[in-house]
Amino acid sequence: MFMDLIIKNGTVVTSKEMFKADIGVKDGKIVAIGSDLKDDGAKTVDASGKLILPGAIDAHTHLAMPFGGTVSADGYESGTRAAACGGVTTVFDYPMQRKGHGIIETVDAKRKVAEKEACCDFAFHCCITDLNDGAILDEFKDAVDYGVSSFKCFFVYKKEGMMVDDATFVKILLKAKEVGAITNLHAENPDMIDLRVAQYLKEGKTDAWYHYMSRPEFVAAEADKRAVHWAQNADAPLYIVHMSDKEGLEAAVKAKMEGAKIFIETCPQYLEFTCDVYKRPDGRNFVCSPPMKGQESLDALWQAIKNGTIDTVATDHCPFQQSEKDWGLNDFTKIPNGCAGVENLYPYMLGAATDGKISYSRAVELCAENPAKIFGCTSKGSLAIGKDADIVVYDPKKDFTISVKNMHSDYDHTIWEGTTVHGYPVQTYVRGSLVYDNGEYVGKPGEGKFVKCAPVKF
Ligand code: DUC
Ligand code: ZN
Ligand code: ZN
Repeated sequence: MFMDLIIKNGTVVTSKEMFKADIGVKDGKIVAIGSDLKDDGAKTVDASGKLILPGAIDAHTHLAMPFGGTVSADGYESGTRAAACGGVTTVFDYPMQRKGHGIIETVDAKRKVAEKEACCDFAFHCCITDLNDGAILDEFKDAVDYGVSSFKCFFVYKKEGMMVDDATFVKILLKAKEVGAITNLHAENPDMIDLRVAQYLKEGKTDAWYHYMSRPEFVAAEADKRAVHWAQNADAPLYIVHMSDKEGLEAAVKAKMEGAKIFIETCPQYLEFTCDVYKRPDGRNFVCSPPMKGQESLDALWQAIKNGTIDTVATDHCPFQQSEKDWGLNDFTKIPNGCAGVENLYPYMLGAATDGKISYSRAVELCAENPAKIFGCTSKGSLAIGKDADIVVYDPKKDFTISVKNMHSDYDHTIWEGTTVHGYPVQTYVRGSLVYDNGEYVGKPGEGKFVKCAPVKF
């Protein structure tokens, strides 16, 4: 068989096993996995001593998102360039449907920009903020046919016009289930947050610590539990994004064990940092919602990473520039919410495997295979014949200290500054095309393609 590319002598990692094999690629697809593959016409890469992994899918990024009085610092080009340089070959972004506007119109606008700029493949969850008197629900089926089989709701951001109430949420859950889609949720309790924020401001408590104090564990847990309750009653699939608290996690896991179709995502920042970061002089840089929680939650999240009850790890990538974070120096409510992460996801989780905390197979399951399965990315997420050749060559012996200087985004600081990970990607291929090579982005913006997600049924 004629092949374009053969990656030789590496150790292939799947969610089930690791084995020595060569991988053959033709026309952007994996066409052969075996020993001693030969093709005189193919470009050959020697991956001796390296791991060969499926490209990661970051199921949670906010690119060029208008938020907090500005726009998130990474647009499609820089966000997906950073993704590719961290071994992420598909990102999910969140077009924001607004009152009076439709789903496909909203998604199309983002897709047009992405098609010009994206350095890796991209897919969409559409945020639903208003049902337009029911017309939006009628559009769900068209959205699924279009390739968007995932919708997102916020229980927060009332003032920003993004919040849905419980009845709207249940309508979305039921309709999504009917048309083969899944509902995502950002779970925190908005009224409690408003109450606590007002109290702290009145008391003159304005530093970043009070961002955490205004939305601590129990404020997220109430919303997690409420969402789980409605999803269980509707018997509908629910994906809880950025789980950060032990109490909510336990409620979601319990429902899962009872047979509910609940999927749980967490993010590296909740696995690495506790709320103590908000006491640092640069605490405002860590302000994201939900905030990092206490050690007990961090430990519970790690336990669920290890025991299989968390389904995915994604980033909530939503960086803002230092000057924008500084708006909140004297008032935590003025800090745009969000942090960088897309380039750090895979190195962080694979580094945890290098350190022996989890297996490489589990890292692959959390960052590639499970997001592909949950969101209907049928050609993505694993190394198997017929799948897209989204491939990462990873050197488990290469230590890497993260700094804004060696990232590939447009932001000017990172919460990961100074963190060392053990092991690092050395090459990333998107559909067989080399986009990252030993520290450098080597692809072409615009080569990323829209991923049409299949309908999902659980
Ligand atoms: N939280 C953030 O921190 N940023 C973007 C949106 C969100 O929910
Ligand atoms: Zn969120
Ligand atoms: Zn988010």
